[in-house]
Amino acid sequence: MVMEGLGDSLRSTLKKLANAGHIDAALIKEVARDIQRALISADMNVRQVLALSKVIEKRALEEKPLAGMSNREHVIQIVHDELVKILGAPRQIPLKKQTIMMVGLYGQGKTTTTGKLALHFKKKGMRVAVIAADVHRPAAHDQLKQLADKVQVGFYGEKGETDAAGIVTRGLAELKKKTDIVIVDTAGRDKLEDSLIEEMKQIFTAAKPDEKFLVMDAAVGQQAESQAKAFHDAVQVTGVIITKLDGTAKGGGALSAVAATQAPVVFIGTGEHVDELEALDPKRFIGRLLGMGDLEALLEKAKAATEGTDADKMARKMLSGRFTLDDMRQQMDMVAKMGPLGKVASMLPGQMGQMLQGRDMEGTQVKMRTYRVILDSMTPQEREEPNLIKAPRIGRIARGSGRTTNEVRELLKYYETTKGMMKGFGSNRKLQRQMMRGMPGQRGGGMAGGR
Ligand SMILES: Nc1nc2c(ncn2[C@@H]2O[C@H](COP(=O)(O)OP(=O)(O)O)[C@@H](O)[C@H]2O)c(=O)[nH]1
Ligand SMILES: [Mg+2]
Repeated sequence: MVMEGLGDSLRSTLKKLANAGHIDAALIKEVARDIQRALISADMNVRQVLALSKVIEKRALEEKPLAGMSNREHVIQIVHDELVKILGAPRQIPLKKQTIMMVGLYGQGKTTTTGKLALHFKKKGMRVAVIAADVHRPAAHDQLKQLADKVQVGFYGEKGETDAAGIVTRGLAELKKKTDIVIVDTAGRDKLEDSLIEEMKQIFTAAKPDEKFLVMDAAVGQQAESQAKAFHDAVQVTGVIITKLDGTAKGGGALSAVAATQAPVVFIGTGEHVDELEALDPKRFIGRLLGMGDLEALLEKAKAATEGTDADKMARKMLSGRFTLDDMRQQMDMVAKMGPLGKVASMLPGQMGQMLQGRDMEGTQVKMRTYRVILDSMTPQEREEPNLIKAPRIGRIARGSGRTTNEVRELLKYYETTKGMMKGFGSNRKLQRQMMRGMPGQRGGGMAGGR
């Protein structure tokens, strides 16, 4: 698992959230603080962490959950969203004729990743070649040559030459005609030095690269941000590649680098072998980190609440004009499953939605709970045949449910109104069709039997 430490602490924070009885401002603050701690101890830049946790806290406190989502799911989703944002909008590197320049400090994985990228593009059917423009380490030329041979792509290098930009110019001239993608591997330094930045600028001018990839070891610490900025100023980084995510690295520094360049993470390296490179899908990556591979499923919940046999049966009932108190109870359960009523109303099509919108939804929700209790105090027969319910029974039901007789009468009145509405609905084909289309998660043809 990549970024194990960070993942562990983020997951335990989310677990705390998931197990909490009640989500309130204090808990949200605590969660935001936990996330701060997790990211800072993973070496993410402190200023960035503070900004991030502030956004998470603000959104969690101010935004209302979407339909079908509980408060806790909503907060988890916000944490997920904001972390995904750091990784940048997903970006696929186009399969076109282009030059790619690799930059980064010594030992970050530039040369290895150059080989991996070459293989990646070759597998996609591109003609690929690499240029060895690291003139600082004697072995660099041979290292890249071996990699190129291994993955069987073109290679250009001039062993012993010390002018990197010259190599690039001549290499491109030779390779351009017979190659789609040329990847230029460059030298690093132990640390950020003026001579390195100068050399990058020269290579940049010679190569006129389309893509400039900053290669960063996941283990890079707090200095990641300044490094990333320096490279970004020199060559305008278009993508970040985080390597060695298979190790025990904390990874936060790499996240800082990404935030600093505003360039998305495009690939991650997950091992020493040439095929251990993954195109990065920020959502999936963060989902994995937070241990919620099924987040997507969570988000589908609103839809699912209306799907399946219950909704089908209900729809058919509604259209047949037969509508009992049991049906009403079921309907109320269904709506309750979908979440806050205001949102549900806004999802309903046409007249149905308009009718509900603008009403006092909080009040309605409270009412619904009261009705539920009253309905539970009725006998099954009463719910099946509501016209049985006259004065003596009303008294009994009220006592049984701990509500007043007025409330029981109110429920019966509500039932009659709803029934009337359902009947009207049943004879209105246009509304029916509208409803079928608009019902969230309603499968096409699910109501065919009602016609
Ligand atoms: N485990 C692991 N090792 C990697 C990865 N990428 C590179 N390395 C190793 O990191 C070391 C330095 O890589 P190299 O490509 O020479 O770095 P450069 O100096 O930036 O060109 C080598 O031993 C590589 O095998 C990776 O994704 N995972
Ligand atoms: Mg190298």
